[in-house]
Amino acid sequence: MQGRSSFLIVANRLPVDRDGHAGWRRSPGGLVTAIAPVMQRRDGAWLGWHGAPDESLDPFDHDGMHLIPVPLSAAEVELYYEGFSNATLWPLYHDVVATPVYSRVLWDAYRTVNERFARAAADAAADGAVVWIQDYQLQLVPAMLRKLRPDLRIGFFLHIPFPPSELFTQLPWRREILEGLLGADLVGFQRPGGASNFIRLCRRQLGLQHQKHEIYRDGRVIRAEAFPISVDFGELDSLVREPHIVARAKEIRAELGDPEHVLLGVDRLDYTKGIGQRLKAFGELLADGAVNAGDAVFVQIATPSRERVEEYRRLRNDIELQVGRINGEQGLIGHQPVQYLHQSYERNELAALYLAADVMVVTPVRDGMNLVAKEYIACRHDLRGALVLSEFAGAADELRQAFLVNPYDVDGLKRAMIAGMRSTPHELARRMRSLRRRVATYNVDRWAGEFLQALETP
Ligand code: GDG
Repeated sequence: MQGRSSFLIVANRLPVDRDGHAGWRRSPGGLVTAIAPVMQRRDGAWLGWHGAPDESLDPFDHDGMHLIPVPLSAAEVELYYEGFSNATLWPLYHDVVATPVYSRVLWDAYRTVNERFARAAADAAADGAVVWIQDYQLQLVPAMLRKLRPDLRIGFFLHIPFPPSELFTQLPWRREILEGLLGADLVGFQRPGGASNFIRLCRRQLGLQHQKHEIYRDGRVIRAEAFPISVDFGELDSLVREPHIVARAKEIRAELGDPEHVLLGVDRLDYTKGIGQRLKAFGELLADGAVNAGDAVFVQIATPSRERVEEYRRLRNDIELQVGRINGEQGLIGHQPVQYLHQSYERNELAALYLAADVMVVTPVRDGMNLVAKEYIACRHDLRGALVLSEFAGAADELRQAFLVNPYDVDGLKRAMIAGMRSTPHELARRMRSLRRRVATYNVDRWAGEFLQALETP
């Protein structure tokens, strides 16, 4: 049908942010980079919220992409997004490291908003179109959409972990979520463990038959498999070779006082990221005298995130108290060992930071994948730099040559940071070469390509 798309991405957010009065700017991130070319090739459209509450906008084009805004009221942002998505599902799916809020009011808003997305997708999709739904905010959309448009080929990808039965079954609406996902033809997860958790739950909760990656229901076959997401390796690899980035990396080290060791953390300020754990370990290294305060700087970029959710406010206070204590107790006049920055940075600045850091410390207590770890690797063509990586990040399945740690084990974390600082250049190069081979091969194009191929091959 005219005006409808044969390829549709459905995500909580459109891939653009408002750019002052001038209009829109493409938001940074691998997902857009990977998907934009596919959309252009296939006359595609992207459907999602545009970021401003209580505002309805007509569809528009930007940067070669056709964008279809879905409106949300301020109350829906609070109940569906901050509430059910980020105060219920997010902690439940991340090992309940914070206590999930179970509230019927939040659930009702989640269902209402999912229904709106499903209707908008049903209106926008051409006959037999391919629709790819993204992430935990929209888990009911696959079944709702299938009911409206059984002719579509529907894929769903979950960017965060899918929890084991012991945790998932806490959710009062567990059946509804499983049924929602089963509306898809293909349900993708970051790790094989997520896919098998889902398959097991379908058997136990819904009594469904399955074989390997296939679940059988009402004469349909639903596939559940892992597709580990990645980064645009080539783009980062060439960016960090540009002279202005190289110069900026040098300048950053100089601004930090040219210390012997620069350690770096880059995260949204989120309780799943293990920021407190890594700071504790670093603080102890200074207190023990294993590392001299004047020799090392830990730069922690903590991008502001979900600031209206109670748990995030508490976390911010805790982290800022901890940073103040370490700097107060271990600092020197004119030198603070922890440089904490609660700010967002331009992509170029991040790339320069990756290039400036000797040890990248990525210690989530649970993480779907963790793109920061892969970005760091993509930036280190010099084969220098050490990656300390939590076993509980999805990335640990692939990045076996990192210094792998259990973030709850403070002594283990300290040992890994020391190993990162003291390994010989030869040893670091050996590890980095192998890490780079992996990320260069399994880049974000491959991720999108493999998912779509699996979706379109029944
Ligand atoms: C979810 C899952 C999964 C961070 N600060 C700035 C900035 N960033 C960029 C990083 C990276 C991205 O944000 C963060 O991605 P992560 O994967 O590390 O974490 P989540 O935001 O939790 O993402 C995660 C991911 O989805 C994809 O499936 O890997 O497990 O939780 O790209 O570079 N970018 C800019 N300025 C900043 O200050 N420009």
